[in-house]
Amino acid sequence: MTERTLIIGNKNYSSWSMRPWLLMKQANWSFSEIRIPLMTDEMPALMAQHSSSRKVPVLKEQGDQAQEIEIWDSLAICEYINECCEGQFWPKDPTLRAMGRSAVSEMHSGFFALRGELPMNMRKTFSGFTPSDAAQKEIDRISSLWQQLLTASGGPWLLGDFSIADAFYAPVVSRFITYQVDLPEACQAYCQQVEQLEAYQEWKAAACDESEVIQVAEVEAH
Ligand SMILES: N[C@@H](CCC(=O)N[C@@H](CS)C(=O)NCC(=O)O)C(=O)O
Repeated sequence: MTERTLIIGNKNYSSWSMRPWLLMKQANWSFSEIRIPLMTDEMPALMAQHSSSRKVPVLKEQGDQAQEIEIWDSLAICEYINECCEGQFWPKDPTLRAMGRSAVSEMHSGFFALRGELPMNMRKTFSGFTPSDAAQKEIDRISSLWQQLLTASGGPWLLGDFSIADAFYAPVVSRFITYQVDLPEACQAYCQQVEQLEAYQEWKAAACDESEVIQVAEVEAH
């Protein structure tokens, strides 16, 4: 029997941690969690204890015989989950799969204005938040990308069935809800669908129970 532990940050703020956590729930895996509160005095020692890269998320697996393995980086963990699930979390169609991988890579390596200005903060909602031009351009890009994927796949998830792409964009959905971002109808419907996902609700409920406050992530409406 494989024992799995996912090392994560605060559920309210850690968008990178949310991605593999959601996918593991969608895969129906049972796993334990170790939560490292980010930007606290205890963080460095806990990172040293649990994460070779000193970042979260990290997945640790211990089989019956095998040595413990450590997989770090949200994308590498999601790819590993997909491989363990016989490719369930990428579409079979190579063109759609390539589009999905492009969308996930774009999220993994970009959207810096969105990340900086609209940090994930699941406990809050703001009305009257105005994104900068740079953040608005990224919001527009994400809207058109989601619509392109939903049209190409036929939905209801970005690539048809729930995939790594949905796990990667779920924290963006959370940001759009927190900062009440104006979106086209198809994107609003997609956000609602993600919000209703049982695993998303479970993560959010735990985020709302957390008490730590990371001041730099507490953006006020402007
Ligand atoms: N590319 C990495 C980024 C991981 C990352 O930056 N994690 C943040 C938390 S959301 C972290 O561990 N920060 C702690 C630090 O940098 O000291 C991934 O996708 O897993």
